[in-house]
Amino acid sequence: PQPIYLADYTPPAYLISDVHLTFRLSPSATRVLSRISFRPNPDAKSGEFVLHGENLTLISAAIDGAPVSPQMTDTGLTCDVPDAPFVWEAEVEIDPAANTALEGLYMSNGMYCTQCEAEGFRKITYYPDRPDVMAVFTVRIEGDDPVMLSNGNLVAKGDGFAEWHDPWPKPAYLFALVAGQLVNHPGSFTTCSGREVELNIWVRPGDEGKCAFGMQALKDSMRWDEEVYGREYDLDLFNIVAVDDFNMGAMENKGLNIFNSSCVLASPETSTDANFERIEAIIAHEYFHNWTGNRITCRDWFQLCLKEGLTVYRDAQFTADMRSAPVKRIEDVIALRARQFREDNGPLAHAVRPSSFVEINNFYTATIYEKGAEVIGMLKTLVGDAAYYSALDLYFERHDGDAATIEDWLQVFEDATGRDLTQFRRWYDDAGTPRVRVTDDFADGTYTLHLSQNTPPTPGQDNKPPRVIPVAVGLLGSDGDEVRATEVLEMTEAKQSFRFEGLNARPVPSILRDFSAPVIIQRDTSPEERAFVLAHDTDPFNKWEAGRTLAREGLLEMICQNEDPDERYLDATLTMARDDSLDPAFRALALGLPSQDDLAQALHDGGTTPDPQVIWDALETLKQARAQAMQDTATRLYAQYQVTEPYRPDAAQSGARALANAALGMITRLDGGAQAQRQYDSADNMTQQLAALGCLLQAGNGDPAVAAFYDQWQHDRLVIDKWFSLQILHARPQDTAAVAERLTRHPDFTLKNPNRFRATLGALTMSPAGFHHVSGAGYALLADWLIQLDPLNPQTTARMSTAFETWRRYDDARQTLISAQLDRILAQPKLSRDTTEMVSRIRE
Ligand code: B3K
Ligand code: ZN
Repeated sequence: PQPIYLADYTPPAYLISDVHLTFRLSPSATRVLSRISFRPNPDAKSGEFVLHGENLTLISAAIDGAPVSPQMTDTGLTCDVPDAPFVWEAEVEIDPAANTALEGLYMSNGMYCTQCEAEGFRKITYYPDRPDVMAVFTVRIEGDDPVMLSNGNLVAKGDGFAEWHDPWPKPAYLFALVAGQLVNHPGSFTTCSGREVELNIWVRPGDEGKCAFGMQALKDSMRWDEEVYGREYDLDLFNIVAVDDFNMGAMENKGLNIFNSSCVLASPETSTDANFERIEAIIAHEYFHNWTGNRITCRDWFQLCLKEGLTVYRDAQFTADMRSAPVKRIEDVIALRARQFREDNGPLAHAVRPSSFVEINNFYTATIYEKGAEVIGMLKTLVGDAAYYSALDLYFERHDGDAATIEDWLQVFEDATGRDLTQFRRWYDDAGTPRVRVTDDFADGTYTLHLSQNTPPTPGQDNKPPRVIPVAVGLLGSDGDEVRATEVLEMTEAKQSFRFEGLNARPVPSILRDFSAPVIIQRDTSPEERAFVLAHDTDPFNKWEAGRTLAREGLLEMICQNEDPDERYLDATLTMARDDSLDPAFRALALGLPSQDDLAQALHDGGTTPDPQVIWDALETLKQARAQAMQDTATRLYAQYQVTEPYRPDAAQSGARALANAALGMITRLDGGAQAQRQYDSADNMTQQLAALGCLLQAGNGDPAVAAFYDQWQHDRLVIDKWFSLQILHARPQDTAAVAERLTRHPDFTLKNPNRFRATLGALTMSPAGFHHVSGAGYALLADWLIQLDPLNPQTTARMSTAFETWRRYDDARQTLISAQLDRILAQPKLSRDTTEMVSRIRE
């Protein structure tokens, strides 16, 4: 397969004014009739008429009413057309029931649904399937399903048909259709200008009771976007549909968002606090796309971060406002390091705006989404809040209705602020995570920070010129007081020094407050200073970071020098955990430890080959030592933070539960699971039940609870996904692959449902010591299943193959085992384009 280059972009040859589609639904033989009004694009470079099409049977085609015989190509068709506006009509047949790739029109549990982003519309009908071709859609659906939905407003409905009209021009990737036996949870919203909007969450009968939280999240999102960004909703109707079989989280189709049921359905009995928080964030994310994505879309898929980075940034702001800003920031940085730093340090590293790709579905990555959001956060830090919002106002005003580019976006900021963003652009064009090395000195009342930046090479990009890095710094005095409030240092050179004058004594620096840039800070300092910052920093992120760094450095010494757990870590953590003036949610996060993968990367960066088993052992030893050191405190916290009020998934209650459950984890290490069993037996919500089950599995006493859990929840697919995952995540490393393998033979395991596949094989890959066990059983099991899934669902297969992306870090024996599996995958006849691209990039 040939790569596509950003540099080769050319405008579309024909533009569309309007599209009429008629669907005659039938599970294995749906007919799609299209009537599209084309006109030559005055800005085009060629007049060739090309339509994309995939897996379509062409029944008939006509231009201005006269039958034509188009020439079929590998990617669709071409046809001779008049040199003037004309009407294209076609009828095609498609087979939704056979569509296991879950892209285009497919069936999920007897219900019709679509997924068109990025290039799925071409599996529905012949069309210029590119985001810079926007059109007004009218859709007629004929079938016998009681509910038949599409984008926009319902204009007619009768026996066996429904007609929809979406007045807002949109690219085909935002088209959606849903039909089936669905029931709705209704709601309504009055916009800031007083318009009534009808809201619905559509679900399978039986799931009606799990919609209230999502509905509230939708209303909160609609209000928030009005208040913070001045963005009002623009249709009379907003529909959300829950679908069980879905490749990702959700999709922002205009007026008809389609959600993976795991990202919308929620109830206290079946969803954890973390599920509630995630559902709220995803509902907000998809809703916010209505302006950042739909009203202003992307010119081409290289500009994907234009909508995704911005929308992730907006949904993070929303969550910070709804819940706790520091907790959200810490959670996001943990995720960024786990997924984006990992990607940036491996063979799949790519720029926030890539310059080439083979399969666009492979670029819905942590770099485009999460680093894309970090880049916007930096821009806001550099220009300031007021300038940020005036730039955004200008963006909406200037580009409403456009298919825009990153150049357009940066131009808006330049025009609104007068700032030159030439150097800032490197954040979009250059891959890799900058390392910022920090040293300092103090003389005559002047404290100086010396910063130097360096970004390691990434595939295809050897030289990385210096970037603009906003480094937020505060200074603490020896008594812990803040002697200098946060100031943003603007680093633009490879090496740069920053002076702070008029100090009485040498301060302790708090560097990169609130994680002001997605970089790795390298600074040698003492454990005592880390503990001091943990105790005194006023910046919650850096307070947390100090504890995390202290833990990491202690663990690295345990791993490399066989040291005992660091007493200074244990003391500092105990003091922090006991401090009831701190938010329980913050304390729960600060009791977390660096992940196995973080430690492996840190070892690798320091020139040591990581041994996953040794990492796992060190973490276990530290957790055991900490449980002992904190015994009394854990018992006290567990009792003190029990929630007695009725369950609410809000920040306060979930913080209390998180801290109590962290304490339960420590208690379990000492009582073998007695307390966890009591919690399991009395739990009335999934957060408590699942935490207790995890502890019991961890203690090796999980069997009865595992059986009871299955009996209780076997009717609920989403809960059973948790049951699959948890058993694998809590297995001993030597058993992980065997437990996963046994679960793939369970009657409830299926390749057809991506959630179940991820719950099982994904959990295997999220247990590094188990996945990387020297036997190689984990590698072989994953490869076996990727090979089986690829012909059915290339997108999910390619996505999951990234489990192998870190393979070059490991020893020769493991590298040999992994490369053999990668080669075995690549040798499959008819391997999909998606998986071929990913696995070959990883293998290189
Ligand atoms: N825009 C979609 C993702 C589409 C993924 C296509 N493979 C969801 C989102 O980011 O909101
Ligand atoms: Zn998105």
